[in-house]
Amino acid sequence: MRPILDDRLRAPEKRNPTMVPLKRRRVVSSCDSSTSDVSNTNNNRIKFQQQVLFLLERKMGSSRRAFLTRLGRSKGFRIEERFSESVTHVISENNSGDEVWAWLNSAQEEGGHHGQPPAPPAVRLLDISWYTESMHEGRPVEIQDRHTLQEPQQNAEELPLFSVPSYACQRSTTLHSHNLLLSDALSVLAQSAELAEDEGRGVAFRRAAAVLNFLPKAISAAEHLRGLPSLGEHSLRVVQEILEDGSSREVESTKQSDQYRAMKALTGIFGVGVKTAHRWFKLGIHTLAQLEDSGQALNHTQQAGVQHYSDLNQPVTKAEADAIGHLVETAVVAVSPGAQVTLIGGFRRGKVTGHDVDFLLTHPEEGKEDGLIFKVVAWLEAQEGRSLDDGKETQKAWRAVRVDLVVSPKSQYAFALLGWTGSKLFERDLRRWAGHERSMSLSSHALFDIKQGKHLRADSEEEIFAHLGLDYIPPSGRNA
Ligand code: 8DG
Ligand code: CA
Ligand code: CA
Repeated sequence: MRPILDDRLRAPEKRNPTMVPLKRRRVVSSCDSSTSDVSNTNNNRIKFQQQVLFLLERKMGSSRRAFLTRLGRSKGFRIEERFSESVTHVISENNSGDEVWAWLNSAQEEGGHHGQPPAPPAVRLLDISWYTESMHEGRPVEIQDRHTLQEPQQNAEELPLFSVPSYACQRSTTLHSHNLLLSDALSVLAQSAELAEDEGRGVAFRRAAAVLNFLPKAISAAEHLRGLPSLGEHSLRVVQEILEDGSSREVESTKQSDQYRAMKALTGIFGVGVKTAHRWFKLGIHTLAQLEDSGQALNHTQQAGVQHYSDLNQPVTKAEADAIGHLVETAVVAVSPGAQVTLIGGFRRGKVTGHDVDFLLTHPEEGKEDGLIFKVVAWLEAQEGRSLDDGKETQKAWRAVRVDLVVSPKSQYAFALLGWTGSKLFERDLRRWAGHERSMSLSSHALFDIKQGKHLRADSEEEIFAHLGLDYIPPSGRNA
């Protein structure tokens, strides 16, 4: 009695024309385990629709599984050939709950459902004894403790719902986060720590935010994050509060605090770092206006920062970045024919705005990049003089934008490209991975293999990832 195979081999139309629609559906569902109500069986009608069973072949063996499947179907049980989301009961023999969960996780991953094992309590893990007793009774018997392998709920607590590699450079994090509300809240705490010069705490919150941004779906309960890397008690507490109450008191009070607001305003001045801002804050200077009234001595950069404060705090758009890119290219070609310009930083990762625009310059002939930046800046300054003069005659027809220019010799170009594309956390984890996992030292200039005592050459980012034993992650996936 091999119902599925028989149904497929025989042409049902010929056997019983009136049964065609039913038979067709049967055939389809026996090939594809996403079943319809008629489901997966042979000539036996399904009596027990509520229980969708799946028998695990592991340790049971295929012939015993086939026998038990036929037996169950003959008694009206709904039994699936393959595991799917519709399964409610997983039956196994001689397996522990952990073993079954591990199998289910890997089955889900092979099916492309990364990080999404079946959500408890949708599926129950039962011992074969429940099945044989049910066969004996001819109906699904009540589930007793002795039938259950391990409550899925317990397993859910032990096993993380998502699998997340611990280094940001092992994961592709795009700009499309499913948990932006949560990660933004943690970023506030990260920034607050950074403004208080607590780098360790800042990085910890950045890491937690990055893990949330990596997750394949929006999380609805903090417990779902249990066991994930980088999510410490503090971050979990904040996440839980936001999920339950809509906001976190700590985050909200941080955003409102004098120190946070003042430090943001003051470090928002180009040329002002955390130390200077903190010194001013302690003197009672909390705003740009108070700084201007204070008579504090400002260096040349800071004076420019104050002068162009509002321009420089307005985000740069991609269109502006492209326009500036053309201008920089024109300058570069004018002062050094053959030299090349590449957009780096956040815009290379696909961001649509940035706090500045970053470019990497190089020249195909090693050595010819020497002095390139000075020439480019001089050329641009000459242009700026002309356009400022134009501006005086009419109204202000320009705005200040911060542009970072980086130059590298061709032999270091791939390292500079990788090092300046970001994000900052991605870069940090690349270097940490290199050091901790590969005994290598990575910078924006080179990769040094400490064990071999030599530098490793690379002409592309792909080669550097390969040297590091990492899967290549394109710029769009480096938004950790
Ligand atoms: P945004 O401007 O869109 O806000 O973000 P971003 O483009 O990602 O950040 P960024 O502050 O412009 O920095 C771009 C990359 O440059 C980032 O990965 C960090 C890297 N970077 C610095 N300073 C330095 C430095 O002094 N040395 C090296 N090697 N890299 C640096 O920002
Ligand atoms: Ca940038
Ligand atoms: Ca920059």
